[in-house]
Amino acid sequence: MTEAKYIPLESYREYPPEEMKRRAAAFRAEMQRRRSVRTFSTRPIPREVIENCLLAAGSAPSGANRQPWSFVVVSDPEIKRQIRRAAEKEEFEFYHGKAPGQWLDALSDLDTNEQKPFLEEAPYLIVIFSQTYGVQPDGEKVKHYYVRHSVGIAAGMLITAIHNAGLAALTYTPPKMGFLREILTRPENEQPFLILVVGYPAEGTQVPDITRKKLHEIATFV
Ligand code: IYR
Repeated sequence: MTEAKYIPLESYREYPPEEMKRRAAAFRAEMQRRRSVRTFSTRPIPREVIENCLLAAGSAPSGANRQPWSFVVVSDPEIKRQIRRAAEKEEFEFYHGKAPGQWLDALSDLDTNEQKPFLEEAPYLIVIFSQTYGVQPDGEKVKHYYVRHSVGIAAGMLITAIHNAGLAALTYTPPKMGFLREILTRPENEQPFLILVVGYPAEGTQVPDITRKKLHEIATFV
């Protein structure tokens, strides 16, 4: 192991308490505006925006700083078509037999079905893969730690970055995701984690009338 090297923390910024309160409240309000959408416009998005959002996500903390994630950004219409076709096949099985009734009941307010047109309509699909282990340039395997935690945190930061940029996203997980590795020809150490569908909401987009839990329902101060 190499010797740990420390450098001064120069990037940290402290705010006076009043400013801290204002910033925390403003960010809360900003985040509470975020909604998942299922209908997207085909309007293009500058690639640079996606690149910056990915770099924001890539700044996430991770086990032993192994950064065990890969983001595959799909804009090619033919690849999007293949992903849609494979996803709809899995979804058909889910909605027509595989899904337990209790699960379908839980989804009833969302009005979802096996049709996933957004997989072709949105300008970008960001397919997030988790790396169960790493591979060095010389081919040697490297252990990864807390992979699901790390990739989950990076995904959350990506969703936040996309919202901050003024775009909409949908966290989409097909019932089985193995086809993503094949279509995108990913290596053996990568497992599909999530598809993030990114774009502008389609005109007239509607969202389910749902509420978020109150603070006392999600947090306990002891
Ligand atoms: N993957 C299916 C079903 C689905 C599951 C959950 I959990 C949701 O929050 C929403 C949908 C679909 O996308 O239709």
